[in-house]
Amino acid sequence: MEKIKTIMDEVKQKLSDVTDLGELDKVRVDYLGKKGRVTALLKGMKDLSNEEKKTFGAEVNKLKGFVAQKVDERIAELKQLEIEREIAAMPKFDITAPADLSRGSYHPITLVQRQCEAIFKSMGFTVEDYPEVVTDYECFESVNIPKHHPARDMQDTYYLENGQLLKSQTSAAQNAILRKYGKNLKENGVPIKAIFPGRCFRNEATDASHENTFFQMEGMMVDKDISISNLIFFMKTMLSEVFRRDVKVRLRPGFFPFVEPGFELDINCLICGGEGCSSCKHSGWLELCPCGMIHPNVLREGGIDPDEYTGFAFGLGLTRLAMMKYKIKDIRDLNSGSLKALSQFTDDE
Ligand code: FA5
Repeated sequence: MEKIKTIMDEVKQKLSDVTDLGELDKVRVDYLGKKGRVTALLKGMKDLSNEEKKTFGAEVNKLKGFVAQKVDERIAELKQLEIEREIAAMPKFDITAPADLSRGSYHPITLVQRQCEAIFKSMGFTVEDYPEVVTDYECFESVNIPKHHPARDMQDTYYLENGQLLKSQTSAAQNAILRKYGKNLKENGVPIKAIFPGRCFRNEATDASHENTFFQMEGMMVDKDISISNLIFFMKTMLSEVFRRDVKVRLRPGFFPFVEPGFELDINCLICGGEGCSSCKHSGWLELCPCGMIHPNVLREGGIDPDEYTGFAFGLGLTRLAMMKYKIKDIRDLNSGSLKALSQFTDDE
């Protein structure tokens, strides 16, 4: 019984002394492993009388539970500390900081784009590249926006003299991707899982949150029985990884001709934690990503039978995501080419 008491005290002390998960695992093995000290106590019981076994056994089992619980608690604490350390080390955007022009740096959008790509790749998505000059069919008609459809008014598009256009949305790649991977889906049952980041252009009157040139990152998943739950899962996982914390999301109805039903996905405001502040217009929520279940017409146009397959699509505003992550208040700083502003983003990777 004395040994039990000593082990409890020792474990408490050792766990509070460890500072990383590797050391902590050593402590766990020292006590709970096959040759660990708690396991040894259990093995030593064979020499006791039946009566002693009963009382002592119960105490050792309590000890085992105690050590396991303390180890789990410390793991959670150390993980939290690690996240806090990473957050503290993240670059903070300061337009007034003196520029360090001695070294190059990645653009904040590149950093966020790469991070999103890595997260989706780890979940089995391919990353696709697509041209910036596309046809009317790619950008609109193939995604259920026929000529003269009023939905075209939502995107003031730059048309070229040869009839092509600067893509106004990454959805312009949807049809090509359905066609590229559709054969493998139908013949081998391999789901289509792709993301396609890209630069988009719209004839916008610019302000703090609108640019005429900005980035979106589109994603699509098509298979049998894909539902809105799959969409929510992937979006929530991606956003929680990007922001390094559990992000709450909600869906509101939204209209886009290429999805049915269509949604606007909002995230819980990270500035105020959902209490309401000026950044979220006191609602506690920020609009981040339109999405929905791919419209049957879009699947059919891509050569996929909508009676057999379903899918989701989303069109994340990558530029807005970068602004939120780095707390950049004015979108125009991102395209300004100002090295003073941009050279601060060097340490994220
Ligand atoms: C679209 O472009 C749809 N193609 C998105 C989509 C894809 C919906 C798949 C459903 C399924 P929207 O016009 O809302 O939707 O743009 C998507 C995101 O791009 C916006 O939420 C915003 O974050 C970003 N965005 C749009 N216009 C601008 C702009 N002028 N400046 C910066 N970001 C913009």
